Amino acid sequence: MAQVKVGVIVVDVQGDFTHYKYGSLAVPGTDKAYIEKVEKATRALKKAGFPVFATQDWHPKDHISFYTNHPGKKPFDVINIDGRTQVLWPPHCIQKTPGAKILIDNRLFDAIIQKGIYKNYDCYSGFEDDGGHKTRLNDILQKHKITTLVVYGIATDYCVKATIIDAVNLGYHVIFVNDLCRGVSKETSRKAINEMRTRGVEIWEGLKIEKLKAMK
Ligand code: VGL
Ligand code: ZN
Repeated sequence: MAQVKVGVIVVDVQGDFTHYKYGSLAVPGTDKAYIEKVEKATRALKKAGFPVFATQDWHPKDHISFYTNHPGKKPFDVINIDGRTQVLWPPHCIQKTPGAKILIDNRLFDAIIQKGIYKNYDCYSGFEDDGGHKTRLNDILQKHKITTLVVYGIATDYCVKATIIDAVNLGYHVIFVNDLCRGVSKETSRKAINEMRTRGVEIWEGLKIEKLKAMK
């Protein structure tokens, strides 16, 4: 059997996406208990020897996804940009601001991959943006010889989903851990989970470290 190597991706657990801190685009259910649960799980995975990576939404202040950069538009309006659908968000995760910080102990990460750095393109996926600009993520995973990814974080229906779909397309086996994720809306999160399942993603309600260890 081909060698299995498990890696972990913690998606966008940043202040601006939480009620716990800052929260310019706070996602439901992102309270202190949620952050503590994610940190505890991440610490346990690192301790078990799995490489752990984080993605970090990292936008310039004139980013195209901010409603404030589109006169007359409101938060959550949906517009069309060069044939792409763009949701307009409240300004969030602006480079070097406190709200962009990852709330999990940064020493747990083997690498932090910043995304959404180009003003004209949004980037939900940790792998590449809407303009096709790739991040370092796939190269780093390849360097670590990762075959299987455990993915969780914020938001189920946007960045977690996009990162997972790209990972599947790149040939990784993916495990989604539902109770370590939070979504912008119930309906779109339900749809995202169904789509992931259809694409062959393993949907776990909670983390099972012993099961992952047995895969090594
Ligand atoms: C995200 C909306 C805008 C996410 C990022 O991390 O899911 N959502 N930027
Ligand atoms: Zn963003």
